Amino acid sequence: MTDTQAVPRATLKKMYAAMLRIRRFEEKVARLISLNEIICPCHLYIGQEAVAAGVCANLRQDDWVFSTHRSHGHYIAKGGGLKGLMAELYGKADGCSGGYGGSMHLAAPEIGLPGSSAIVAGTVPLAAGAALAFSLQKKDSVAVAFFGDGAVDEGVWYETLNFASLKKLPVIFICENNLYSTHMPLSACLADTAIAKKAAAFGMPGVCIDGNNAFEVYNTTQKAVADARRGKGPALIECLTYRWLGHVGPNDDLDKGLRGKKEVRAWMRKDPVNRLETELLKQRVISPDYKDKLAREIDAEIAAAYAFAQAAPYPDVKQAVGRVFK
Ligand SMILES: Cc1ncc(C[n+]2csc(CCOP(=O)(O)OP(=O)(O)O)c2C)c(N)n1
Repeated sequence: MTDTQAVPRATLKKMYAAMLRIRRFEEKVARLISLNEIICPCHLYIGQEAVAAGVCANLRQDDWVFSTHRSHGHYIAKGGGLKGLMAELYGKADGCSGGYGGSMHLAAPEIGLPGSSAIVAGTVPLAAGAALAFSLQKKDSVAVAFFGDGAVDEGVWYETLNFASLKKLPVIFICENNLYSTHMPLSACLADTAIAKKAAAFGMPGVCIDGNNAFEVYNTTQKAVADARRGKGPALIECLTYRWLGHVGPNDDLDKGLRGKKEVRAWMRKDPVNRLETELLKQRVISPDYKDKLAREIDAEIAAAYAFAQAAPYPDVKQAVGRVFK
C-alpha cells in the first residue's frame, strides 16, 4: 500500500465508507436480480470500488462527474442516496431519474452527477463540454469523465482529449481499465494497450496506476484536480482494475470461456475494499468496532432503500415521451 500519511484520517474513513457502501449495495442488487425482482440490466461495479471512491474523495459538490453503463459506484461515491438509486433500479417514480432511466442512465445534478450514458465514450465529450462551461464562467469547478477501456476504441475519445488539452480545460479523464470490453480482451481491441501513454499525443499528462489501491487513486487524482483547478489543463489517469462479475448481471463470465477462474481469483485476492480495510485497521485509523458498526449502518441503509423502492409508485407512462429530448 502507498503511504497514507498525507491523506487526512477523515478522508480515509470517507473513502472506506463509500467503498463498503458500493460493495454491500451491489451485493444486494445482485441477489435481487437473481430473484428477478430487479429486471433492469445492471452492470455491476464490484471489484472496482477504489476508483470511484478515490477519485470522488477529491471532489466538491460543484464538481461534475459523468458516468457510463457501470454507474452505481460513481453515483454512490459522489454522494448519491441509496433510496433514489434502488428506486431507479426498480423503475419507480421516486428513483433518481424518475424511474425513466434505469441503471445505465442515472442522473442526480444536485450531487454533481448530471448524467450517465450507456453509449460507450458518450459522456467523455460531455465532461469536456462541462469543463468548457466552467472555464467560460470563471468557476474553479472540475469535470470528471469516468469510462472503461472500451471508450478508447471510439474516435470521439481522441477528439475530446485533443480539444480538452488544446483549450486547457479543467477535466480529468479516468479510465477504468478492467481489461475487457464486454467480452473482448483489451489486446483484441487496441494496437497499443498502454492507454495512459496516449495522453502524450495530446500534450497532456498521462499516468497508469494501481486502480485497486485507494490511496494511489486518491493521491494521483488530488494532484490532477489541483492542477485542473489552477488552469493547468486536463489529465488522463488509467486505473488498472477488474470487475469480479460478468459484463452485465450478477453471474461471472466463466461459462463463456473468455476469462479463466485463475485470473478472476487472482484479482479477487487484490480486493480493494479488503486492502483498504486491512490497512486502516493496521494504522488504527479505524477499529474493529468501528468497522462492524459501519457495516451494520450500511446494511440498515440498504434495507431502508429496498423497502422504499418496493413501496414507491411507478411513474406515469403518459409522461415517458415528455422526457425525451426532441
Ligand atoms: C458506441 C457504442 N458501441 C457499442 C456499445 C455496446 N457496448 C456496451 S458496453 C460495451 C463495452 C464497454 O467496455 P468498457 O468501456 O471497457 O467498459 P466496462 O464494461 O469494461 O466497464 C460495448 C461495446 C455501446 N453501448 N455503445
